[in-house]
Amino acid sequence: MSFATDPGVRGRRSGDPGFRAAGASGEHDARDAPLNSAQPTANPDGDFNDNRTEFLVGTNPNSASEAWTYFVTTSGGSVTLTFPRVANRRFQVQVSTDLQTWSLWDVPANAPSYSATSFMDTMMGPAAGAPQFFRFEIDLP
Ligand SMILES: [Ca+2]
Ligand SMILES: [Ca+2]
Repeated sequence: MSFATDPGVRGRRSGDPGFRAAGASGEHDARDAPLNSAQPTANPDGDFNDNRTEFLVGTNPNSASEAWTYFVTTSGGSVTLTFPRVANRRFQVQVSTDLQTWSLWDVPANAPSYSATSFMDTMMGPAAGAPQFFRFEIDLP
């Protein structure tokens, strides 16, 4: 079973408009949550990670201050993605130029692999001349 993150969502940073910090209105206690807030695709804390993503990366699905994200930097024709790799999870990056058609990002570091430990990882590849969108697929072993 696999899950692909929503395009655009994972690239948000805490300073971006729309990012909601812990304690923002709308955050609620799990005891008060309606049943559907426990669904894999639900996002009761509004942090841009749905419940399945929060499960896979070990963050709290009821705390917007705990969310998985990645960062993109470009330099000299290269793109670098920096992300927290979680132990025993497969992270693979998909790339798109139109947010419609996605393919695996064809760089050596994007080969399927699992790590026994969690750490901040990076993947680097060539920057495209056209718009280049990224999303992560996170899998269980
Ligand atoms: Ca969430
Ligand atoms: Ca969360």
